[in-house]
Amino acid sequence: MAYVDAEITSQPDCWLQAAALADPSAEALPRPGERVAVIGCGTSWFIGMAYAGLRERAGHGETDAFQASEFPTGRHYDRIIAITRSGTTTEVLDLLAAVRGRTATTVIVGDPDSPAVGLADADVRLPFADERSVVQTRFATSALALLRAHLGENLTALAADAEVAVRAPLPVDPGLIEQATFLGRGWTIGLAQEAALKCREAATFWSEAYPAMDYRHGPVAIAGPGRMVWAFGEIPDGLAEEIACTGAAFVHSRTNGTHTVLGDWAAGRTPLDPMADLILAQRFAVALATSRGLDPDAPRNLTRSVVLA
Ligand code: F1P
Repeated sequence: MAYVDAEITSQPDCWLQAAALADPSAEALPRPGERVAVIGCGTSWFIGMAYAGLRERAGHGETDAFQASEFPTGRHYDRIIAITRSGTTTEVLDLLAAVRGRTATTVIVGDPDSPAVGLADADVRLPFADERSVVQTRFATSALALLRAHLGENLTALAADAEVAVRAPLPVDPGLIEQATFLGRGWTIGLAQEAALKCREAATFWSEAYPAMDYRHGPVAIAGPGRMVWAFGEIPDGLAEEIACTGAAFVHSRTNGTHTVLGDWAAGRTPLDPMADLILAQRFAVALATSRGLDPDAPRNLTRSVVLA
């Protein structure tokens, strides 16, 4: 079994462990009303996007997410939250060093002995969620679990959904699909981006991600037989029917008034929380890699973190 399989399966437990840190870490995490920027690279950036959407929706204050390399240094933020599993990613370290003494910073980190810890004003350590795999799964979702718990969400139901997602049959046979597009709205746009990145990283597979409303403005041209569209959370009225007309497989774990989709596997179940749905997408990406004869633990051209000279 690939390391990544074991890491994916451990997510329900990791999420509960992360949630238990929300209270003790309250001083390090954003307070209601603060203007916050979340920064990271790759997966960590997409998790920042998801948190930003959730925090604003919860009424806790303006929250933006940036790739660490593109942080707009001219803007004022009360706090910067850096998300980094390795704590060694160059762009993240550079930004933490650049804002030191000017803006309060907190790093959410997998490796507590990494340089990011020394550069940030505060830290929340998730060593139990660190991973052997290059391709991130459980660290990223555990960081989001921590942040959701800090927003006041009860993670018990979410962890139960995760237990379903680590075991449920995959909604689509990866061997039958030549392309995947992931869609989201609001906070789930970050999850859609992350799902598409998993397919590229683990399986070198053609995958894209869009806000669901914007998908009709061009990208829908890609949909067709042998291709898949997978939506996280709520979707716009009529979109499922439009995708059905293209002949693409449509995956959606929500009931949306007129239609219930995701095949038979979820029939009769309450829809999964989109973060649990992401687990299914992670598993889909790993299954894609295996079906293409690739080792998901040895992804092409990737390293655990990007450390620039
Ligand atoms: C960020 C990251 C990973 C990606 C790749 C390179 O790492 O972009 O998301 O999978 O391995 O690094 P980190 O800053 O969270 O350690």
